[in-house]
This record gives sequence, structure tokens and C-alpha cells, in this order.
Amino acid sequence: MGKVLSDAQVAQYHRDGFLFPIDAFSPEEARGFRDRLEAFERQDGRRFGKGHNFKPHLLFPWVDALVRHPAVLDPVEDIIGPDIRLFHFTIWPKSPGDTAFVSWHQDATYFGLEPAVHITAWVALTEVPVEAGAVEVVPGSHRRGQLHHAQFGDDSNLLSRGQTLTAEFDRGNTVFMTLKPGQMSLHHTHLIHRSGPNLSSDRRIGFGISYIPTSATCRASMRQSAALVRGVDRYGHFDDEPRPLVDYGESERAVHAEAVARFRAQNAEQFAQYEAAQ
Ligand SMILES: O=C(O)CCC(=O)C(=O)O
Repeated sequence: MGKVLSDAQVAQYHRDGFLFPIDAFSPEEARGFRDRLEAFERQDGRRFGKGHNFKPHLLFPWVDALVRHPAVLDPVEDIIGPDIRLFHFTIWPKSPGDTAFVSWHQDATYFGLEPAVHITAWVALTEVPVEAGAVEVVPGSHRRGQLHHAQFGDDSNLLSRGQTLTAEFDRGNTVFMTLKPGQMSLHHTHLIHRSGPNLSSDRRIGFGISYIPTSATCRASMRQSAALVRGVDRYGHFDDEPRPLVDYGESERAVHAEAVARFRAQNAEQFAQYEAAQ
């Protein structure tokens, strides 16, 4: 038995590459998160979306608190151990009726992490039924390791590089990770997954929070930053990121811009190396 997951759940994660639903927050708390996010969107005059959806935990103290919340971190710790850094964070919003989708992919493809032990906690801020474009996964596919991807330009694809799996895989046995507001799923960095457009009448919003054990390294030539969210770091592979003190403050925006620029640079480098190796 781990902190919160049973031995059977941990074994299930290792066998299938995903686990859901996990109750993290109450529906009221999830509504509160959504309200704060949407209040900021109104104030900012734009909605979160592709190109503008990375690392919000560096901008907003309430998001920083969420990514460190035991309800999220305890199940993560049960899988990757007690010393945890937050490597990446993507807000995944889909409006009703728009064409936004996510192509079949494995998260590890351009992350350059070694070993590939990265895990994503996907926290639902809204209802996520199948028709809203729930994340669809291929059970056990993480055990195949890194598979071949190619880049396809499509503005509706929420993946920044439009990376799409080209390897063959079994589509006959997929699972939709449907969630209620406040629930979350966990998935492995090699798990094959995607999501379709939102055909429901409400927005579908998820926080994709990607954690690594502090022992993991990143191959990038530019040193990366990653927030230490639990435990201690005996390795020093990443620079720390300061925690935000006020919503969208000037120094918060500067820290965020620098961290995102570093992430984009490493992502571009991994992509170039990946392409050159094909
Ligand atoms: O939210 C989505 O539709 C896709 C999420 C995803 O690809 C991820 O969290 O890795």
C-alpha cells in the first residue's frame, strides 16, 4: 500500500500505463479553479490555448498551490517516489464546437528525459465525458517504449509541434479517461493517447501536470528549470523556479517567460535531434 494508492492500483498503472478516476478535489473546488481561470481570461482579453498554455504554476499562486496539493502529489509519489519536480504543465482547454483535437502521440517524444519515468496528472476542471473530447488511451502501449512520430501542420492540433504517431498500434481496445470536475487521471510518458474535438455544450478544461523524480535528467544542452514540489533533490539536474507571490505580477511574468523559453529551446533541440536520427 502506498500513501493513497493500493498495491493493486500501482500494479494496474504499471500494467496499463494509466489510472483513473482518482478523486483529487471536490466539484466545488474544481468550480472555484475554473472560475479563477476564466476570470483571468476575461481580464486578459484572451482564452488559454495553443501557444499560450504552458507552466501557469509560475504565474498564479493558486495554481502553484494546486500542483503541490497532497491530493495530486500523494498518488504521484506512490508511482515515482517522494522526491518530485514538476517538469512541465499544459492547460488543455477545448471549447464546444471548435475543431481543437490532440493527435495520437507519446508525451516522451520531444522531452529528452532519461529515464522515461515522467508521469502526467491530468486534473479535470470541468465535466469530461467522451463527447467533450476525453483523453483516449491505448492500454499497455507504454510498454512498447518510444515509437516513431512525424510532424503534421494542423492549426487545430493542440500539440505545439503537431507530432503524430506513425507506428502501427491496436485501436480496437482503447479506453476514454472520462472524469468529473475535481477528478484526475495519471498516465505514463510512453502511453499512446489522443483526444477528439469537444462535441458537448460546455468547455472541457484539464490541467496536464507532468512530474518527474529528481533523479531524472534532461538531455537538453540548455539547462532546464523545474519546480521542486516535494521532498529533496540530491542530484541537482535542474534549476529551481521561484514560487509566484501574486497573480500575474511583473516578476512572475519574467520568471514564467524565461522558463517557457528554456522549455521551448530544449523542445526544439530534441525535435531537431529526433528528426536527424530518422
Ligand atoms: O487534454 C488533452 O486532450 C490531451 C492531453 C495530453 O495529451 C496530455 O496530457 O499528455
